[in-house]
Amino acid sequence: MNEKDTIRVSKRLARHLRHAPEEIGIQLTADGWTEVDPLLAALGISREQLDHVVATNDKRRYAFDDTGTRIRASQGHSVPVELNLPAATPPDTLYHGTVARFLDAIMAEGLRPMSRHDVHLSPDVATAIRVGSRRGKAVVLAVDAKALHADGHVFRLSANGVWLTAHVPARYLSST
Ligand code: HQG
Repeated sequence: MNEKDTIRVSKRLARHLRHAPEEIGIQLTADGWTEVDPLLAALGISREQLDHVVATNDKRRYAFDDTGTRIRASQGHSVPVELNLPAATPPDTLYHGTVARFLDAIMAEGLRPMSRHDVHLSPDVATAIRVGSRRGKAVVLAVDAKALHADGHVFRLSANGVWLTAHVPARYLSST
């Protein structure tokens, strides 16, 4: 499969595994898995093509279960799913990449999940810059994850290295 087709299939996976499974007639379990075979039929691709998309994905967005018969998105859902990720202790500092036009709202109400389940935080500045750059010139905020965690906020680490938490009040944020 060429790169263009790979990206096209990856985008369809993101759409249907995170946001709109019903559009292609697939179902997600409560913890976000879907059966591979009906997915292949719905997308009109082969198992080899799906394996290629999953293996080459730049952010490892999709993961198979231990048996290889089910697949899910590792983060980013808007449909209700409970990924059952264990709570984890974050590094002392995490980062959030955004753009200047959101800063007033962020500094007023903190980081909110918006259309996703959780606020997505990056482990390093370079990743946060990439996340913010999707919307314009990136602005990177530092998150005092050590203090948040000490104050009882729950953190989870997705299978692809994204830190997830429900809300980050503004007092834990600083500019970088
Ligand atoms: C902003 C992509 C106003 C927030 C990325 C962000 C990431 C607020 C946008 C992952 C706000 C939400 C997540 C507030 C937050 N007021 N704006 N109170 N709180 N925002 O896409 O973090 O390609 O839902 O700064 O690479 O940008 O999908 O979150 O700009 O890893 O795998 O609201 O999605 O990965 O946008 O990105 P998003 P995000 P994938």
